[in-house]
Amino acid sequence: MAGPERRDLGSYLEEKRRIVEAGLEMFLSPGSDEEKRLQEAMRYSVFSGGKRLRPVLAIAAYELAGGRDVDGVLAPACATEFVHTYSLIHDDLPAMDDDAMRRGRPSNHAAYGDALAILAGDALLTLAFGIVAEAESIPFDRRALVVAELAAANGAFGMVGGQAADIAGEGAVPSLEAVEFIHARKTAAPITAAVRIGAIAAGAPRETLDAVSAYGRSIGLAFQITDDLLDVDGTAEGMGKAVGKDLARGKMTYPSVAGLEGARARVGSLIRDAASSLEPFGESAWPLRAIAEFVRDRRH
Ligand code: GRG
Repeated sequence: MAGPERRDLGSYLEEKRRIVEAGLEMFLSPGSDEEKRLQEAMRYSVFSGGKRLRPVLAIAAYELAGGRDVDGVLAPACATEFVHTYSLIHDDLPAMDDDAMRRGRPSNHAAYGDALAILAGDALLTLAFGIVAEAESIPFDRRALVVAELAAANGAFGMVGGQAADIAGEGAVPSLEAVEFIHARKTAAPITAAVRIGAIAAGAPRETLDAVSAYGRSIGLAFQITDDLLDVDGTAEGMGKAVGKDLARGKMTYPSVAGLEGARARVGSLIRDAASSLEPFGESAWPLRAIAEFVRDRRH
């Protein structure tokens, strides 16, 4: 199967991130003077140095599924980043994780106040659905499927449900089952949705969707376990936010049930699973394979 030519991941990521940055800029067009402060709060968090993992995953899955013109995936890809940004803004609020710092600078509510931070998150979430619905370069049926995917992965049975379970589980005796329930919803569901959305935008057949879904579930869980590990062995400087918070809050984390070595071993096996899911695509899946290794080795 033909696919993007193999090169180093750094230059691949740089190229895709440039496309994503331009898309985010285009979709966040300035509003009127009355909305200036809200727009400013939205832009503050969208353009604050995120890795753009989810939109790059969407583009990589789109290309794997035969998508060529980036306009056919740009709105869905940017939608995943707008939803992600909203989740981070709300997660940092005093009523949630209560984080004063994000990506090395004051979190949204610390800069704009709680009310505007809530509204900036709300506006980014609704913007995500709007830009997909209006993406004229994507056939109607695919747009509807992408919207449904975004809604399912991020709602009560996805990210929001995972966040609710995470909060409810604080201080409870952790179990592997409970940790995997939370991680699968809070983190793996939106990451799985990112690759599914890319494949859907390309009109991928069922087998491709199944393969990228399995890949997404594996790297999504691995991503959250590395997040748990970095909260233990990462630095505040490297992470751009406080570390050691999970233990302090009695959070259910993978290291708390499997130990540090157990958690690291699980990440390794999940990344191998992710690579196996892509076997049918051979060399053309190299970007997704390389991104999985990036997730395994990440330090922030
Ligand atoms: C508030 C509805 C709601 C949900 C919150 C995403 C989330 C659920 C909470 C954020 C905190 C957290 C530890 C999430 C899990 C891992 C994660 C999503 C980390 C941040 O993602 P990165 O590393 O962030 O992709 P950047 O900064 O690169 O965009």
